[in-house]
Amino acid sequence: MEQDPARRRALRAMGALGAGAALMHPALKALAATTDHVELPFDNGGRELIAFPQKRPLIVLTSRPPQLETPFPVFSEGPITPNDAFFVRYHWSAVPTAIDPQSYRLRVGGKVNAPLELSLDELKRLADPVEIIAVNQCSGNSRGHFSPRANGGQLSNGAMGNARWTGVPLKKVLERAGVQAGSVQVSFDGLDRPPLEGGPDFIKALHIDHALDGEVMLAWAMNGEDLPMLNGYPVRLIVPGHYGTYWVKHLSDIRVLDTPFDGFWMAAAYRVPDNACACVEPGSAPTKTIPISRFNVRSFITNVADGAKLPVGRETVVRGIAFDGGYGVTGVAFSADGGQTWTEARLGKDLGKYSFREWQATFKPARRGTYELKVRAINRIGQSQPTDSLWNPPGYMRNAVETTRVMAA
Ligand SMILES: Nc1nc2c(c(=O)[nH]1)N[C@H]1C(S)=C(S)[C@@H](COP(=O)(O)O)O[C@H]1N2
Ligand SMILES: [Mo]
Repeated sequence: MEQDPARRRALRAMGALGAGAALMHPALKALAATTDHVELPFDNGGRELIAFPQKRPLIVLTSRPPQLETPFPVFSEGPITPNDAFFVRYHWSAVPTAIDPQSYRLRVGGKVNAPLELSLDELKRLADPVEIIAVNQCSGNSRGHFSPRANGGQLSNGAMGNARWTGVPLKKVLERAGVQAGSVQVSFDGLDRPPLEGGPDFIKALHIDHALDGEVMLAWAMNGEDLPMLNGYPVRLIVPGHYGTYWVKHLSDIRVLDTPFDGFWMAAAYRVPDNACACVEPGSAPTKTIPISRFNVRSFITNVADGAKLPVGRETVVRGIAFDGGYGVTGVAFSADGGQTWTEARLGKDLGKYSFREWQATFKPARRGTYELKVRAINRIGQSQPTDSLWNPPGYMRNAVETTRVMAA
């Protein structure tokens, strides 16, 4: 693996810059494009950055299947994650690379009165389009920061993104087909397939009430453009406030079911301990598990990187993002002394309860030396973030208060 300290420093420096405007400087843009290696802050954290189709260089976890992380400095550019920087996650290598929008069909079947086979144009005309700004986050986002190590792809904090999605409510589509009495779940399958040697097709399911809540959506556009191929072109499921595993891409088959779906990706994978913290004693196994569901509360500093140098005696504006599972972030607290004292950060514009919420706080180091910056969000129903990470075997749902160490000089 390439070890280039200068490039590594360059990427760090980008994260350490104070002002968003500075990040847009053309020279820095060029620098980002040529930076092809990053060192994530945990064991075996060396990663290449590679530009996949329709994407800028992203941090590669695996290339077959594509599993790409957003470089963290992107989150300081604004509350919306650009399409070409949005993370990518697949389970099987056989991912679609070209889909003909003319011959594409979405089938709706199972326990419905009138099965549908919709073209893309028919889907777009089925109801008035709706828009929602919502975070998509992988269950395993930040997994690499767990100690002891959790099983699975060692991701840093870039397996999340916030976008404006355009589509039609799933409810309208299901109403058109006519859901039969006694239905309990709806399953969702996409065009990617398991390997020929065998393996469970990636299929997910939602409770019927959830599927009909009017918020779950079939989206064809992301930030005003067609979905990038790697993010689910031509249509994907949007499940606001819920982990990315439910956001099925290249959606091809929707089935209404009168018995709970028991496929691998619901019955065996993406499950968390069945208790309030979704956690167990580190290193132990849970006795009972349930399917993962809503995001817990998280917050991040985005414009100051770990190891950054800040001017002593001068004010630095510290900025970041916060989000939760859809109750809405109501407060963000900032600490510059390792969590001993906290001040209330100023919240940015409210883009909706499922969106990243920007915040900012000021930090004026009075003396030279190191400081531990921390940030902690709280939501409308009083949920917040734990000081120490809550552990589970697959390393899901990490939301501990993170620490950014800086040097004032
Ligand atoms: N068809 C299909 N959809 C899928 C997946 C997949 O493997 N195949 N992975 C899911 C998981 S686990 C996540 S986290 C999100 C990631 O969405 P993104 O790749 O658009 O960022 O897609 C979900 N939808
Ligand atoms: Mo995921």
